[in-house]
Amino acid sequence: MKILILNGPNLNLLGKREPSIYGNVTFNEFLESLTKKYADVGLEYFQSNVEGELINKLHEVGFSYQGIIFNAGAYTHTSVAIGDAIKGIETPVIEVHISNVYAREKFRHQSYIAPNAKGVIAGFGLQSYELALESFL
Ligand code: CA2
Repeated sequence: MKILILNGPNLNLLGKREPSIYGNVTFNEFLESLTKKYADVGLEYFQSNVEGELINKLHEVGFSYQGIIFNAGAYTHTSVAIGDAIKGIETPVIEVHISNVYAREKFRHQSYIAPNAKGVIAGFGLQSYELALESFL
């Protein structure tokens, strides 16, 4: 089973700044433990700060992988192009967020991913990714 974890802009800074919102674990540390725990799953990871690179990755895996766990970061709230890309692929996408975006600023309540996603998981810290993975399994 091939599952992609896809992270958008600024998520490479996790664990380094804003620990009160996003915690103090880096994504690479988290990914290492997740990969060990789910060693029999073909788990892959890609992060980009560039909108077009995220779209290219969706196109690249979106007809052959079984699932995409996608934290599009701030592009969640702004990117019609990413929403369209998700609509255009076959692989189901689960939208995840570390923070509870609905308990934050109003502009974070808008999502261009959610209408095209299989589901949305927000507010469970890095565990949001694991919950999404479990749902695919
Ligand atoms: O809660 C989430 O997972 C978000 O997708 C994170 C995005 C934010 O724009 C979304 O509204 C919610 C921001 C990611 C930036 O992460 C940082 C981590 C450390 C330091 C600075 C930014």
